[in-house]
Amino acid sequence: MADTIFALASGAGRAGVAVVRLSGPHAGPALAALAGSLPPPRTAMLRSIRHAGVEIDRALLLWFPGPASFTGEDVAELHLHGGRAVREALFAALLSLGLRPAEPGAFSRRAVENGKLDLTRAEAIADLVDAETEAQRRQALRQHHGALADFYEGWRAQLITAVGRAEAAIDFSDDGMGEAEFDAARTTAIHLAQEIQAHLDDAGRGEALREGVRLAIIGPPNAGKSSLLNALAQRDVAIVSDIAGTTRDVIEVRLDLGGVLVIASDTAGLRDSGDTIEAEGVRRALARAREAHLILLLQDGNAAAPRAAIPGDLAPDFVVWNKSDLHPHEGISISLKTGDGMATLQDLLQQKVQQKFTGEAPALTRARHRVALTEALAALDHAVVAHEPELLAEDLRLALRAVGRITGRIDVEEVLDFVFQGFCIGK
Ligand SMILES: Nc1nc2c(ncn2[C@@H]2O[C@H](COP(=O)(O)OP(=O)(O)OP(=O)(O)O)[C@@H](O)[C@H]2O)c(=O)[nH]1
Ligand SMILES: [Mg+2]
Repeated sequence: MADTIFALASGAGRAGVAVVRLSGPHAGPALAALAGSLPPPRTAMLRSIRHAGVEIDRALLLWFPGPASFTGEDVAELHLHGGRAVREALFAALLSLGLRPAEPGAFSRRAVENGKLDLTRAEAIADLVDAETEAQRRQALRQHHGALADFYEGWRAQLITAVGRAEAAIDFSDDGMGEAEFDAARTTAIHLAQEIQAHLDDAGRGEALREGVRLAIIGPPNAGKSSLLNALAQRDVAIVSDIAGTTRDVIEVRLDLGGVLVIASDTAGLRDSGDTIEAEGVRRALARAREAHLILLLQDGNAAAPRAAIPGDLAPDFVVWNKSDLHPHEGISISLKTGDGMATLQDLLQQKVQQKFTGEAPALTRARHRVALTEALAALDHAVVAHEPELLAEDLRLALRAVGRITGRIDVEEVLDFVFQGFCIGK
């Protein structure tokens, strides 16, 4: 990597301190030119930063000569006063010294290319920066410590052995000694196919934690769905009225439920409507329920109130009866008017979310990993029915390549662009 890049590593806008990071072969000369000389490695030093005879700022400097640095290259950090003009003056100086602004994810990408991080750890950095809740933070940190990398590398190691055995089976096939090797390779394929299937079936646990657990609130018109959303959000997000059919669009709020990010959606009341707009609202409500992790069906406790017709493929995780101030009901009964029962409902929601989506076991956290594992599984399903060692070896190799793509052990270049385009600049 011949060029040297720079970027603001801290947030944009006014701040007490702004951190600017440089990486590449000219990081050292650039830092020395600005500060007069290089500070000792990994030791903070307060220096005056000057360019073209003008003082830009007094800044704290850190110098990390490669390869013992985040990217593996020579890296420098300048901790400046966090003002716009200070940053602009430094950027102008860096440009005139021949450095160039970094693209999104460039620092992490270089770290992967230089073997400092595998792809799952690099993705965990992005997740840590984006984490809004405790559960997201914990999952991202576990992944950054290598929990996922170790897990997938374990499968990769088994596949490497299995490929070796299948190849041995080919070599020995003429003298009839390959059978044991063939069987061993096939047994690994069967075993791994089961494990990968179970991991894929894991209720989208890791992805749900990372992206938010989707909770759909559905029910007949006027049951109090919008009132419930407002109560959960503790603010007035959705319009509440006694006119049946008030809500038409799906209204979404992000909640922190016991440390888990939950994306709750209020939807149009379910009924047959001749009104085209309301009918579209009902269509959207059902679509939202179908893609939800959890469905809450809210009913009016009044026995005379209409009941929603729920399509057979939708199974509510909770049935909640509202308006207990007027019509108390068996089961989970609440009043959004008085707040009665809401604490219990919140506890139930929280328990369900914890039980279904949190846990220490490694979980699949990204669609990219899912795609690779689905591909690996297809290859393994093929492998287990192979009769020829050549075909078995080929299918195992396909599975190996797919699993390797998750951590970036093979086909690295091909997957790098895809991974790092989602990063922000300076990471
Ligand atoms: N008495 C009583 N009234 C309630 C309660 N919860 C909601 N309401 C009233 O019921 C009416 C409907 O409430 P909404 O929250 O708009 O109901 P919705 O399910 O969103 O209705 P649509 O958007 O039309 O499907 C409003 O007049 C609310 O004030 C409750 O617990 N007790
Ligand atoms: Mg509503």
